Amino acid sequence: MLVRRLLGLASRGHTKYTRHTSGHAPHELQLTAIPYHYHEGFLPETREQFQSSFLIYDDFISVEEEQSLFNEVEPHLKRQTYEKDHWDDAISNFRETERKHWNAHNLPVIQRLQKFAFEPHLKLLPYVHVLDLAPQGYIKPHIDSARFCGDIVAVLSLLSDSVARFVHDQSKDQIVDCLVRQRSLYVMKGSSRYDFTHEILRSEDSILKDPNDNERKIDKTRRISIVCRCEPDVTIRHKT
Ligand SMILES: O=C(O)CCC(=O)C(=O)O
Repeated sequence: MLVRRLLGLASRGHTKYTRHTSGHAPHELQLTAIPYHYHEGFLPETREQFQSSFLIYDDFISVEEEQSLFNEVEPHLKRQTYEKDHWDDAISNFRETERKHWNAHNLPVIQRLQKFAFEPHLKLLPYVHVLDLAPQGYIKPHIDSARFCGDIVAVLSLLSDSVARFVHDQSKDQIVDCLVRQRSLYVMKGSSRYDFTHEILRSEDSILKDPNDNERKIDKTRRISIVCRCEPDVTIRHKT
């Protein structure tokens, strides 16, 4: 139900790729390797647009912060069994919950994330969405509905690395795969948010190519994502 409401599930280089190591607010951002693989067919002129709209910050949280977030959400998640196939076929093998209030350890982390990722004029949705993918779980391609979710989606990844795939909605041969590391934060806005579908690949498909075409297998295990969203802009006409 949550997934349906929050995602809406309507549809069927160089950017600021940064790394910071402290697990604290990334005031000092360092550039690191860009874990993107652009498939053949991705137009060079679209790259800049994509990369400035999809930002990943490795080690946004520390190991201790990850553990503490896990400890808070796990009791709520483990009461449920994994749903194999969602009725609208958006996600496979998942369970979910949402949180409005966080404990005293985790609240500063969530607030740090929100302050970092969202411009001050945006109104945050009060509930943070917590999505738990089983080891064999994956998220199918979709664009979050503009009816239920505003311009920015910010996602913390716990427990596992994964590969996010983006496919241009109007030009399906424009595909880019991105490594989403455990404890990273990604911020999706602008073109990556509206022009591309996004998905989290199943473990067996999680293969990233480097610029020399060497393949690297990413073992996606159980993964929990903590997804913060802002309110939709009611003044725009919705496609989804
Ligand atoms: O867990 C993720 O990284 C993605 C979640 C998602 O697809 C979404 O919030 O629209």
